[in-house]
Amino acid sequence: MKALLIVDVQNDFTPGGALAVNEGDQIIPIINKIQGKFDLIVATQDWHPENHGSFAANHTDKKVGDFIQLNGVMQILWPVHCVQESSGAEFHKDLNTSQVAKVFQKGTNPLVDSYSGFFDNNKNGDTGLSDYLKSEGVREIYVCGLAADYCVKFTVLDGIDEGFKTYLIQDATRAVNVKEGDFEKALEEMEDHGAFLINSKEL
Ligand code: VGL
Ligand code: ZN
Repeated sequence: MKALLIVDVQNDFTPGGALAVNEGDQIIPIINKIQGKFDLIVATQDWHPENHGSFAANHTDKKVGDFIQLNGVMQILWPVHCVQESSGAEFHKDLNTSQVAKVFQKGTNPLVDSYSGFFDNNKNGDTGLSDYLKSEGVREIYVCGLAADYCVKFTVLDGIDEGFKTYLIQDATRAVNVKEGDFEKALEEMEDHGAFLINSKEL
């Protein structure tokens, strides 16, 4: 069984959003087109409470891009984004979600960020994604979405650690690129960890 994991294709990560990823909307037609190739489709959704510790606005004298220790874990601070029930947290209107079997929400604990669709950044807080995929008989996961250097990367790394044969669909992701070269660095990290980097044409 092959599953497609669509990571965080939400308004706030696409142009015009609070934490917009450059060209983040350009991957949507590709994701829609490839859905038919998979046995199962799941999506993740960044889903923060307003008081989330990853928001610069929730810390005095801190700005976006600063680093803090959040519950003992190094945390870069973001603009307020993907607040639960807000329009920024909704899936982009052009994304076809009609075939999505289940949505896994993450980042709900204000004390810890959650980039991976599987676990919180401190490796506690399991979203249930791994057990769900295994219960459905999935052995191979294909990851796409936003952002390549954060949520997509950590989902890929955890997917490998969870025992899935894990593919990154390179043309169906884009990076935040806080620093120049972050996209290339993320690709390298994923490949070094055992991910297979492919393009949608190869599917
Ligand atoms: C993400 C930063 C903060 C992502 C989520 O989806 O890549 N990045 N929250
Ligand atoms: Zn977030």
